[in-house]
This record gives sequence, structure tokens and C-alpha cells, in this order.
Amino acid sequence: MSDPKFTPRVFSGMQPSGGLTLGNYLGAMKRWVDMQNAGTHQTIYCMVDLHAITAKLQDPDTLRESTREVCAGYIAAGIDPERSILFNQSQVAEHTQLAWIFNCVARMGWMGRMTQWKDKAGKNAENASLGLFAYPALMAADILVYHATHVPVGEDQKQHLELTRDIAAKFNHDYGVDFFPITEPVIEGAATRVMNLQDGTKKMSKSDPSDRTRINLTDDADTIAKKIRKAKTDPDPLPDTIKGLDGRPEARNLVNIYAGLAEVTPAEVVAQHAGSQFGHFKVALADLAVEKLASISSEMARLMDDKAEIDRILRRGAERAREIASPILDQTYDIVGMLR
Ligand code: AQP
Repeated sequence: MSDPKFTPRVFSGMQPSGGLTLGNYLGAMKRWVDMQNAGTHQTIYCMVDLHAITAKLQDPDTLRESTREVCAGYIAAGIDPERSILFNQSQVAEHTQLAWIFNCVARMGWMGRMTQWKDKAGKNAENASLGLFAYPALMAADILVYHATHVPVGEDQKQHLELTRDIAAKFNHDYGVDFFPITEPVIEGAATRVMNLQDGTKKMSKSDPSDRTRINLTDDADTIAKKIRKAKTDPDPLPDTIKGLDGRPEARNLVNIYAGLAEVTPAEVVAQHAGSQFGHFKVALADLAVEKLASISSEMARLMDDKAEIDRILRRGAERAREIASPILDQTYDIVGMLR
């Protein structure tokens, strides 16, 4: 249950570290649109460009272009910049200002246990950026600078959200206040972890070097159909129960993607297609994916024709975001003892 003291408010974001994928869409964006349309929460959606430079050097022009493209993706998927607040992180300095406070609240041990840090830094941790290590503290600031009560994300972000809750609780405890909410993750739907199309044990990721491993929201109908046709599977037909997908990660992934797109459960998909060969199932999946995604890619292309309009939307969104973030940062500084 959320604390009634806090306004029901949703925050979530994506890194413009490349184009958006089907994983971003099914894992998070679909929920964002649902939560906006439900009208029960104020909704704030962000392109976290400061996070996008933590893992590797980004070409500046490409980063600016990806930020616009991700914004176009949000709008094409159904985010309305009037009903939701839509902006890029670096335009609201309060995120990094609060992140510094949280760098002093979070413990090195907590950060070192983050699996994303371990995966992304790998064996080369000595050479990874300090920003990559501190990433979850900035993410906590992104959320808590709005006193967000709910954060819709994919399964992979669960640990970072637990850390956000730990940071809020430690801050409240250390300063003897009840100031930051203990944010609830919203991890829902049939495809909270969409896997790589060529290796069902790895997450589908926008920065994977191979384009065949993912469906991009900018892919046209032919490309979507081709990638699904070439997705790795095993020789067995679809089972008649979900249990029959155990030990078959690629088969399970395609069933989950179908369920996520059709907005049904994986059990319903299996019941409907039991005994089908994957050759047939892939045709049905490709048709469904094209039906659901092709309009997003054409709308993104249309929006990208007017970049000045995208920039205007982001500047306006940042102003609206600052109106919420600025007083929360001021109060935080006051609690901490910064002379104002
Ligand atoms: N494969 C996925 N399945 C379900 N949800 C996913 N998300 C990402 N990939 C999947 C969700 O999308 C949101 C934004 O993620 P992000 O862009 O900030 O970073 P990420 O999770 O690190 O995504 P990528 O695609 O793997 O980016 P790169 O390759 O740049 O690291 C989050 O809610 C995430 O859960």
C-alpha cells in the first residue's frame, strides 16, 4: 500500500544509448501508457541521457539524435506530452544535485552488489567509469526528486529499485524524517524480461552489437518478420502446458513475446498453439508483431521529421518537471543542513 501522505506519482525512464527495442516496449513502455491513461497517477517519463554516458563514450551528435528518437518512440507508443511530463534528464539539474546527497547516503557495499554493475563492468572493473558504479544512486535521485510512489520497469531493474527504497529509508532514518516515499516497483505483464532472439539466456538489449538479436521499434514490417523467422528455437513443437517450456529458453521467450503483444497470459498462448511447429507459430507471431509495432515505427519517422518540435516538447517538459523537483530538492538541502 502506498503512503497516503504522497501524491500518487509515476516516474520512469530509458537510456538513449541506442534505439528502443521490443524489450523496452513490452517491459516498461506499455505499462507507462496504461498508467497514463488510467489517470490515477501523475506520470513523468524521461530520457535518462546522463545515464547513457556511464557505460561507454557516446558520440555527442548521435546521443542528441537518440534522445530525440527515444522521445519520438514514447509519443508514438502513446505517451501524450500534455497528459504526462516528458523531458530529458540533463535539462533538470535537480537530478544530479540530489544524486550527490544520495552518493553520501548509499554504501559502497550496496553499490558493489548490483548485478548490472557486475555485468557491465565485468572483469574490467578497474577501468569502468565512476559514473557506472554510481548509476543506481542517480537512478534513486531521478525517482525520489519527484517523490514518485510507483516506478514501472522491466524485471532487470528490480534490484535498482530495491536500492532506491534502501536509500530512501536510510535517508529518512539518518535524519529522523519521513520525507522520501518508499517507492513501489510496478513489474507486470507477460514479458517483463524479453530475451535476445539468438540466445534465450541473455536479455534483449539495445546495445548488443548484433542487430539480429533484437527487434527495434524503428524496424519496418519486413525486418520484423525476418528477425522473427530467423529467431533461434528448438526442434520440438509447442507444448500443451507452460511447464513444457522448462529448459527451453528460446521457446519460452517467443511465447512470452506473443503473450505480451496480444495482452494475454503465456498459458493462454500455449493452450491456443499446443502442438504447432515453431515454423507456424513464428508466422502468427510475426503477423501479430507487425500489426502492433509497424504503426509505432511509421509514427516515429513522422515525428522525427520535425526535430524542432521534439526539442520544444522536451524543454517544456523540463520546465514542468523542475516545478516539482525544485521544492523537493530545497527541502532535502534544508534537512541535510545546507545553508540557503
Ligand atoms: N529485454 C528487456 N525486457 C524487459 N524490459 C526491458 N527493459 C530493457 N530491456 C528489457 C526495460 O526498459 C527500461 C529502460 O531500460 P534502459 O534503457 O534504461 O536500460 P537497460 O535496462 O540497460 O536496457 P538495455 O536495452 O539493455 O540498454 P543498454 O543496452 O544500453 O544497457 C527499464 O525499465 C528496463 O527494465
